Amino acid sequence: MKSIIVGTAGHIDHGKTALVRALTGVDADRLPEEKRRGITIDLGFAELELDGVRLGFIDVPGHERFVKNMLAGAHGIDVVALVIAADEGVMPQTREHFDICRLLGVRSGMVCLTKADMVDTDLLDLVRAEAEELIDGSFLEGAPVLAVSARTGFGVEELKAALARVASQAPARSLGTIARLPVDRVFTMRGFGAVVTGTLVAGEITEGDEMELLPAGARVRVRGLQVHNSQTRGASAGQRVAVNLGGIEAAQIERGMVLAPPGRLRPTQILDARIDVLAGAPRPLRTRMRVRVHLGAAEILARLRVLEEAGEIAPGKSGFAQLRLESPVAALPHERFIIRSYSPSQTIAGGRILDAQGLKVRGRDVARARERLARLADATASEEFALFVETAGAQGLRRADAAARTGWTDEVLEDAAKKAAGEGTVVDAEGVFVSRESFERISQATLGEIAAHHKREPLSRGLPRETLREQIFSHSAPEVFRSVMTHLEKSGALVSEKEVVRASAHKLSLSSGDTALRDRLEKIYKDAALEPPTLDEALDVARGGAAAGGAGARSAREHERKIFQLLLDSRSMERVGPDLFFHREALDRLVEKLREHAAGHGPERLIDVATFKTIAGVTRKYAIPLLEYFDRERITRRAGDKRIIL
Ligand SMILES: Nc1nc2c(ncn2[C@@H]2O[C@H](COP(=O)(O)OP(=O)(O)OP(=O)(O)O)[C@@H](O)[C@H]2O)c(=O)[nH]1
Ligand SMILES: [Mg+2]
Repeated sequence: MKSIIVGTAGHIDHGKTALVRALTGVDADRLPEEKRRGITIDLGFAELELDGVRLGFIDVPGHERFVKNMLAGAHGIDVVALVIAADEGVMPQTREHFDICRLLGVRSGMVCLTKADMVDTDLLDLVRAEAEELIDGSFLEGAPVLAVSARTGFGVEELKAALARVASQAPARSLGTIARLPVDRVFTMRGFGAVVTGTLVAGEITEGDEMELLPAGARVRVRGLQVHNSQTRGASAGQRVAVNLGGIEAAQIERGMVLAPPGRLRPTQILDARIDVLAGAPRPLRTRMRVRVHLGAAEILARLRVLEEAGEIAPGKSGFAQLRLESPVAALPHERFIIRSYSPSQTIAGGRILDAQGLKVRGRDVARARERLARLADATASEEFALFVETAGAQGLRRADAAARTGWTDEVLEDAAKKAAGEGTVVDAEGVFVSRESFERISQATLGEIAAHHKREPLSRGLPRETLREQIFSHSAPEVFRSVMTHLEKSGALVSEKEVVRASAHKLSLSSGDTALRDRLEKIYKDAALEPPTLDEALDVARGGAAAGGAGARSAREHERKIFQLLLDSRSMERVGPDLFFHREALDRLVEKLREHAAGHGPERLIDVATFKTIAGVTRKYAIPLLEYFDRERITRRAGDKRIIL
């Protein structure tokens, strides 16, 4: 069954509570003080079923001092019943409440001219004209304007019919975001514990769900649920819900907190928004102004940072701004909020969140920030997603970050990500999203770094992956690094060899002298077989005599070592110990001999150091490093003081 929230609105004493009672039979003034003073102080609730639509009523106080309470309920309404007493006409809170409804984006409703029994038709016509004028050009233009009397029951049936019609036409709640219940009431129920109530603005809650109360982050369990005063196993968007919570005391919960699935949302203190300033606001909104922000059921103090060139948003105008909140809230893009002046408390503006995880904007970045918000304001879901990914830069946006930033369900997020990838704006780097632009930029930087390395070190095989990661990807997620590397290898630009990366076009260009030196070095080790010289000895021999001293000699020796490194890179030579190198062929022959020995010595394939020395024909000085090398290479494995030949 469709569930719709109907909110009352209107000036104090205009008959809102009486009207709700005439419709539902429920007196929504539940506090003793309300009954004593005959005014509504805090939100009241009632329900009614009409033609297959469930209406949840939120009755709000009209007193100007309690607008903040009105706002704790007004955020969740689908349909407004704007109440104007026929004997008084439009009054200040009629206008303020109506402004609030407009700023919150309420889309449908009707006007109720209450206390119709107290006036004659002339006066009623006058008030009707006044009401028509008020709603002219607004979302209520053309909506029913009905005369009613809670006292005599006049017009109540017509009002019900109008409510049923408007409710059935009211647009369904968006299904794209995860469950959120801004808490508007908290109490303890004897024998049950903490109970919170609120309008479930999105998603579903089911008995037994693990949830989280934000911004505190307290984990709670849904022990029981009530919708419209009856026990239920599940509640869905658009319903007034009472939730019995386990794992928390009522004293730890406050109005304005948000109940949501655990680990999905991240509290924030900077909201980027588009703001509409009321024409009747006493002064423009300016940077540093301290204001009250009403978001969901919460009221938070904030400082404004106007992002308009003029540095202000004038009454009657719209513009972009940041709200720097004095305490954290759970907030999402597209949520509406109301801004009231700090003192006196007065509604001056309202707006829509564009990015709930804003970053402080510095002076010189204002124009860019404004341009980004302008794009966000008109973005489709996939464009919005792409813009959030773009903001994350080279770091990339993890799936969980994207989920927290948008509040989207997994399916909606998946769709937007696919669409953005299809539109060519976002790359999915193993589950971390990066803008195509960042991805390309990092790819180019990687190629540039490698090209520079080849130029600097023509004798080097390439750049170690680790060095590259530190230089180019220090601000990127490891997934982004791997994706860029894979992309560049697949495109044929890079070749990865073990821990080193090189440009595929890179070839060692050796001078004939260097080639000769390399060949001589190789021959020295090949001939030496298992009795290799130290590197210095080999270099001396290869050069054909001792080198001259001095700095020139040092750099010459440096160069010769690089030539020798080429033999290691090509695996013609192997480093077995700190200054112990063997030619590959000598090692291969030795391995062969070991395996022959093993084959002839039963199933254990064991060998001890003494036998190894005999087989290899080496002294202990070489035997131990060689055996350790074979262990590392998985040719042998230690077993006590012996080794198994694998
Ligand atoms: N004659 C007459 N009196 C009414 C009617 N509706 C309400 N009243 C009276 O007007 C007074 C205020 O009514 P409420 O329903 O409490 O007004 P309200 O708008 O809820 O006031 P707040 O919640 O304090 O803003 C009460 O004394 C009601 O009895 C009506 O249709 N006819
Ligand atoms: Mg009332």
